[in-house]
Amino acid sequence: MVVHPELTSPVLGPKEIPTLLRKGKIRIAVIGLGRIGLPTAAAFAKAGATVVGVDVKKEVVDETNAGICWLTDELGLSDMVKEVVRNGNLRATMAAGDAISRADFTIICVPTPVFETKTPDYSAVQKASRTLGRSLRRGSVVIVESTVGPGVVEEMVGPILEGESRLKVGKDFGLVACPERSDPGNIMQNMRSLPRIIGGVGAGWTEATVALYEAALGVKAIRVSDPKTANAAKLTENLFRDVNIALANEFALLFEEIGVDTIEVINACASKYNFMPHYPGLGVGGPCLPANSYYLISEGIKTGNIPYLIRLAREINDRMPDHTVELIEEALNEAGKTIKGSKVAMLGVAYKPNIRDVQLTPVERVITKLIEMGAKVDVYDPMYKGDVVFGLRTKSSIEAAAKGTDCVVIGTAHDEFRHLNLGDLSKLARMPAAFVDGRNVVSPAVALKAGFSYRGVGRNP
Ligand code: SAJ
Repeated sequence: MVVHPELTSPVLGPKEIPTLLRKGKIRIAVIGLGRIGLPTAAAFAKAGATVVGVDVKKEVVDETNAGICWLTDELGLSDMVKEVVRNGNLRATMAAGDAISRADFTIICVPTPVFETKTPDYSAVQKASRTLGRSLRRGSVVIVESTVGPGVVEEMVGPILEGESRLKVGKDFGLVACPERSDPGNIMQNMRSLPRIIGGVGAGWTEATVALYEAALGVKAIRVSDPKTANAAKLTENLFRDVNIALANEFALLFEEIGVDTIEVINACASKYNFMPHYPGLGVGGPCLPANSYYLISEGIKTGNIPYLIRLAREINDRMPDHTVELIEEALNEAGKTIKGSKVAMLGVAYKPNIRDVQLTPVERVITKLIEMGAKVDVYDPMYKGDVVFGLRTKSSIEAAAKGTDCVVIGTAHDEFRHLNLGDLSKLARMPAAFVDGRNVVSPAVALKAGFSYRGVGRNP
């Protein structure tokens, strides 16, 4: 039996990584070519690495190899994918084995949603770890960018890799967490500007990963004690946001009752150095915030330390779509109408501005409830023109959606809606009509001046 001497770091030393990268001598495999994986693969290929992207979707693999970027709403990404596929630095495959067995670094970028039961679904991470373990090369480093609960890398990924590879974490290969932090819609900019939090099992493996990210992406690395700490930091920054949005939503529910404009309040408070403004709205969507809390809540349940505030914040944010439907009912009543029998024009379905993504979008709940209550809903979203979304064929323009409508609702704060001409809209709508702003992109005064009965989340003029 061959007994390999223990390794404390990858075959590639941290010092030589920048040079090897420039010389195209670093091989990287990226598992998952989604909204994080594809930009990550492209950025490392752009920096000179030889990158193989692995994905289970044939169309994503074929499009990527044709230099076509399936992600159309990430600035700069399409050109970069075209360039690195053309120069041969990036190729995609469904066959993971070969890519992984040659890689110096393998990066896991697969999704981590939650089940209906609000418990973490790490099945994609487990599957990727099994695939990886079967072809893992001694002396290489496994990097987990997927968002997972603290301890999942050490206690789930590590044992799977060891079981499949018969190699030892920290002795034969490196295991490092470097959670993605990029803001969907600004991913290429963030990837090249935001420091990366890196925590690994064993200093040598961690240092090599630090050297790789600093050299390839030109960002600073923040070293933390271990993968558990890096993952705790990732969740902390996302849950900090979710809880602060919930606080803004709670203020909104209260201030509506006492006739105070929550947006005016938050903008005034933002003049103080230690106030970070978060804004109320019709809800919190996306693959991250509505899910991430449950990674910590499930850890809390295991340890008997329930994170009440985090859980309550989820409940408050999850209530906002129904509250928005209440505002629509109020505004329609003020216009002498009810939801039942009314036409409603929903402007925006994406979970946040200027991206083509409806994952866990709160707008879906609003649309479903309106239809259940007997309304006819017309949808317009600049990122989904003419598509079928939630069973509805979207309109080709704002005007087409607003024609003959009884209520205009802002579902997403796309830039296009910041220049709405409410005078023109009132000529298209079946006045008296309502205007409900779920994202506070229009000033109440303008909506009222145009003759609409107006409601906004946190604004009740
Ligand atoms: N939202 C509000 N009020 C606010 C801010 C946002 O209601 O003041 C809503 C948005 O409309 C959206 C949801 O919250 O529906 C999430 O918005 P987001 O801007 O947080 O977007 P995500 O989920 O795409 O990105 C977050 C970011 N996390 C942080 O900013 C801490 C991003 O940097 C992460 O990389 C991403 O999660 C992730 O992948 O974890």
